[in-house]
Amino acid sequence: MDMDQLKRQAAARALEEVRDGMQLGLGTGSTAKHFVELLGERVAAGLKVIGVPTSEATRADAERCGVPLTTLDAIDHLDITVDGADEIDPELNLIKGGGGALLREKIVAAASDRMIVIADDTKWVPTLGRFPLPIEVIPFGLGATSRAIEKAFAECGVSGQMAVRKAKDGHVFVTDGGHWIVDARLERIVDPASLARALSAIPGVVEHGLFIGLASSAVLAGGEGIRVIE
Ligand code: ABF
Repeated sequence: MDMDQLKRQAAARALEEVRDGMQLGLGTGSTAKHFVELLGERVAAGLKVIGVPTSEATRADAERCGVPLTTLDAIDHLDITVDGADEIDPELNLIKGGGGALLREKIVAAASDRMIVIADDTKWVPTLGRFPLPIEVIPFGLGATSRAIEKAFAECGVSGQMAVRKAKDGHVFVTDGGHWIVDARLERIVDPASLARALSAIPGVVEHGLFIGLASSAVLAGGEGIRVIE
């Protein structure tokens, strides 16, 4: 089975948790896109749900698939958010943001009663850090912010190269919120919770891709079948 089929299987398993009347957070990325497409099929068959997209790309997908949308201003909570991840550790801590949507993804996940992470099982790691950690920053004062980030790394026992993310056209990648992303190659994040706190305390950091204590379960699809971790 190819990777795309595995992602769709994980999405289909998460869809089993969705009930009529639910308010859903809709994730971003190729795995979450499968979820939106499958959800659209259920909506066409009569399921009543409403979704909050985590990116402009997901908004476009949801509209194309006929999933009704709302905002976090119009409703007071979400029942479930279903989203992908770049890495998942055994505590269900995550690295997210490879797709550049981490800020909205974290706002939506934090507003949800439950967050279900869907992924192929290559995303499962014993320790976070092999995937470069995305850090969303304000362009103003980036030199000072980068020095503060390096200090936070040193205090948390990690180090590595940082680079401002570029888009495919070679220009700086700009997020849906109008910010930039710095990707940090750290290899092994020994204490993700401390690093998350240290990064959040830096004024020029808008958000970072460490999702600590937000995921309630992970649905991992692999050659051996589906594994649900809670
Ligand atoms: C989003 O999409 C991100 O937080 C993560 O970076 C990425 C995962 O994408 P994919 O499902 O395509 O691997 O969930």
